Amino acid sequence: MKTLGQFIIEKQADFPYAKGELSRLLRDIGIAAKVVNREINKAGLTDKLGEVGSINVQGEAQKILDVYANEQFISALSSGGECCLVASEENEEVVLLNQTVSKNAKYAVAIDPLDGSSNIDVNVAVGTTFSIYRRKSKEGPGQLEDILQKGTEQVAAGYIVYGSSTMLVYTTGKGVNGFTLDPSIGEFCLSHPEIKVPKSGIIYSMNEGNYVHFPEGVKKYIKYCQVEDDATLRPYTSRYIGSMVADLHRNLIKGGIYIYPTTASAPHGKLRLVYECNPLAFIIEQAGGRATNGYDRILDIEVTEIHQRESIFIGSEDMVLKAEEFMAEYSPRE
Ligand code: P6P
Repeated sequence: MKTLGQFIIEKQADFPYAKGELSRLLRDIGIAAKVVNREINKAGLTDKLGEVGSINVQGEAQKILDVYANEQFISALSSGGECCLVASEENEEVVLLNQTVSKNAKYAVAIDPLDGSSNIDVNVAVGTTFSIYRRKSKEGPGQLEDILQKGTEQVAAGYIVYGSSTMLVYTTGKGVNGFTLDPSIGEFCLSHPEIKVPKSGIIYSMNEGNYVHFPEGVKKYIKYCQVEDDATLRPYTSRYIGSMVADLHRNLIKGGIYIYPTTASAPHGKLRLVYECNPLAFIIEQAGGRATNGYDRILDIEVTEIHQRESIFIGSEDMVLKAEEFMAEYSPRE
């Protein structure tokens, strides 16, 4: 059994110019994930369920575990010294990390510390997403330009899914590997080497409660999924967890498509480009899948704000291409 730490060191040779900083950064994220996992697993017993009573920058009620997870990841990144700044879903502005420790830091990190946290109180899977960029500023405190980079500039990205088991899945641009937390030894161990997403699938994920506000192309795609056609294994199955990381992970393993299009309440889409769409798009592309906003590749989209939102169509290549065909025909861009 190979631990995450052993695997990271082993793969360090993939980066001849790296001197271990990225390896240490990934290790820091793994450590924070284990701490957050421990609290999630006993939240009901430690009075960590429920809301803080404050509203985050997204206008969403902050859960106690949202704040806790944010603190743990920022603390781990700060003490690790390899990261100069963090852009987090939970913080309106970028968080500049401890300058004494990270004055020579080479990387900047974007993170959604606890995605889908509304599921926490009902014991349903939640996740963490992260993106790692090489800083653009030369030295000293991190700058906004360090994190406002296109998804194609990611050095590494991944997620942790706190589900029936806890898994950390990441890529450094050389494939996707999954590690399952073994609580008996407190280590993430390689369990899913070189993950490849099936080219097609029979699962579609979206919140159909928003149907009336969906673009016509999405409505037509949903009807396509529901038509009986043995040759193409339709009707497909609808699965929607309400945690994008969990929906993405299931589709990564089994094949499928996740769509969060524009809706009346989310005219630019709901998901955030920097710390949700981009890391998951990097993962899915590295696994052989596809991620667009219905028209353009997610990783190519210009990044102008930390919390900018984007529509997302992500998963098995053939399913995303089919959904894009309906968008082109019924919801062509003005
Ligand atoms: P809705 C969680 O808040 C999230 O960002 C994703 O993880 C999830 O897929 C989506 O929003 C759920 O949004 O509008 O369907 O409740």
